[in-house]
Amino acid sequence: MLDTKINLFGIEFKNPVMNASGTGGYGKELDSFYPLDTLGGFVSKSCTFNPRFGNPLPRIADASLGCLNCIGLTNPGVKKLAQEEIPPIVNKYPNLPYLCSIAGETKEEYIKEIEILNKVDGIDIYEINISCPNVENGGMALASDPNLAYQITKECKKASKHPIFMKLTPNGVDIAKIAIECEKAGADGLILANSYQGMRIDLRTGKPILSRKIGGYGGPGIFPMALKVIYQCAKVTSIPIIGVGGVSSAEDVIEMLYAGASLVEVGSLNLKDPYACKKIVDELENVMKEYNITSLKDIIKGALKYE
Ligand code: RRO
Repeated sequence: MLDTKINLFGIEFKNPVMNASGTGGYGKELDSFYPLDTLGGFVSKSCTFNPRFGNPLPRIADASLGCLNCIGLTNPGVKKLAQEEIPPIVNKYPNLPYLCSIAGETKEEYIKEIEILNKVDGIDIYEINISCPNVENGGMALASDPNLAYQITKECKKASKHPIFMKLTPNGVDIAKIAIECEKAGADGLILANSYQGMRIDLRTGKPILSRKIGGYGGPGIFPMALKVIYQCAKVTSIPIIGVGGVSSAEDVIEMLYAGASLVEVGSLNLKDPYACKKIVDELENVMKEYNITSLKDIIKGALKYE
């Protein structure tokens, strides 16, 4: 019998595969392709207190081994999520862990969102996204300053009735230092990491393709970098890590667990193929057999013993 289950804080994930925030809407969107509880857990698109339209088009640019985005935190606002988006999906799948992602410009905004979401049944974990690369205010600036990251983590933890996982940026920071601050401030876990800043230029015009010129790069091209960040932070913290960045196969999921992740998210590939997570879940047991792995929880942080 192969064991794909992972348990965190008493929450059971039947496998470690989830979608990354922003690649599955609020649940019903991905559920229109395959039963959502095929996944180990579901992660919603980050929401803010007020609705946001996001950045002008174009918001997506192709890149070798992935794509760039500058969506700009498009979302209908936390009240609509709480009233209309989350209840139907958590009622349909009461045993599927629901990770609700929130973002904002100030710590007060995060707190106001948490206070509203605390009243919604069925949420299991908050993803506190302090690393969006595509907004003027807040966003990844919050995860670039160890002090700010500490303060936001501390306040969110105080306000939250669920475990909080801080989503950090890999851009221009000593991420291990930020991870340590988050753990010190009471974070229950880390999500490592957000997209890598990059750009593309249209050779016919010489103009940057994205409306915001610079965007976040995700996809298989960042997989080795994501692995390194997870490994580095797993060495210096002892809270669980959800790994994200360029995962495109069941082999990648297993590699990320060895590097230090307890759960793994698939991001950019969902934008190209909405069945990406399902295909990975379907392959997982075959790959476990191929590498003689009987229990996934036993390989988490496996690579760290070679220190
Ligand atoms: O919406 C976005 O532009 C976005 C977000 Br919130 C994020 O966290 N990461 C990303 O690559 N894009």
